[in-house]
Amino acid sequence: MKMVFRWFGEGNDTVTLDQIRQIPGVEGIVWALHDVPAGDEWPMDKILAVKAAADKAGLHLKVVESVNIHEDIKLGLPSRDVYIENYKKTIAKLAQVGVKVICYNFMPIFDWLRTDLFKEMSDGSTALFYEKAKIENIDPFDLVKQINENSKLTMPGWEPERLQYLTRLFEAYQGVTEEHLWENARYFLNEIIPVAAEHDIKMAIHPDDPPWSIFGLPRIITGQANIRRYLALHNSPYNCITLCSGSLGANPDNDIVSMVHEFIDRIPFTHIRNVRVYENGDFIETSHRTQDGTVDIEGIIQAYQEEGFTGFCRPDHGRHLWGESCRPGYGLYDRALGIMYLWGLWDAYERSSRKEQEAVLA
Ligand code: DNO
Ligand code: MN
Repeated sequence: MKMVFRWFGEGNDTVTLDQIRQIPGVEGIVWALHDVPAGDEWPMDKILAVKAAADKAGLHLKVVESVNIHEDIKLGLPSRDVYIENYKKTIAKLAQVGVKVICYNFMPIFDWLRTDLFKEMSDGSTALFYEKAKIENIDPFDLVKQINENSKLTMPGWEPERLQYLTRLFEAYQGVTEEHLWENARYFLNEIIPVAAEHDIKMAIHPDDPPWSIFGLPRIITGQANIRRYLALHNSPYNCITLCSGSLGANPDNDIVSMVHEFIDRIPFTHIRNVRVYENGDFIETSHRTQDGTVDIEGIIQAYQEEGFTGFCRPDHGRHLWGESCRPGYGLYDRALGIMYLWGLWDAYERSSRKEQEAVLA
């Protein structure tokens, strides 16, 4: 397992590369050009600027998250071909700086969705929270406005300029069903995967977060059967998944340990974090520790260890601790603590399996 850490770029993140390099076992950053609109080709000079900064800190940039997909691709509009061509050019450029994995998602209009970015916890920390009843009753416009007012930095997927397009986007998705989304994903994969293979870059889709339909919009990357279907849409070792335990774990029916075992050959990148799901369907993002939430983080690490996982791993969101003022979910402290928990489990499982092997040989 190779540990990496998400970094939003110079001037766009409260965490610095000098801090990241001091977290034990972190070898690279998970990055993107967050100021390039979805659908545009990424400019080489900006890519090289990130490379220079990462090189200086001794961190690699093999994992990109995300090269976002233009809505016209998800909608299957004729204009998609222009954006797909741009995507291919971006893949070729990223290969030049050593990128090996591109994470992306196929969620209509919204990326991850929460109702509170700084929900107060009993210990004084704050965390990302999803209140089911609120989502079911709120106007999406009001939610986007609230999110932007509460967030200190603009978050990917929630850019204020998107607000003006929201009405048009909702209209465009009228009548777009899950089956349309599957068809449009297949078209995208058939175009992109051969190019990714040529450049030895794995395309790793991120699950939908939360893994169910919101505001009547279709969502398809929601559980084990659907991931199986997605990987079979274009059957190639380059058509992969970013297995995110927190996103999938918001639905307690999802058995993530079983997914690790089934999809291991198609998981070049994993996000590991915990959530606590309540009986009414609300969920809160907790510390990474198994006992603090409802996701079996111990079992997940054990499964990766048993499978000899050699891909990239990052802690996902964290709580906001010790008065840290940061991008929601992306502070330094809780993610660094999360990494040490993941390493602790990994090292312990590895040691015990080594001892078992030695005992067999003795
Ligand atoms: C949620 C996060 C997401 C993710 C994007 C990937 O679990 O990891 O924000 O970064 O959806 O495209
Ligand atoms: Mn994730």
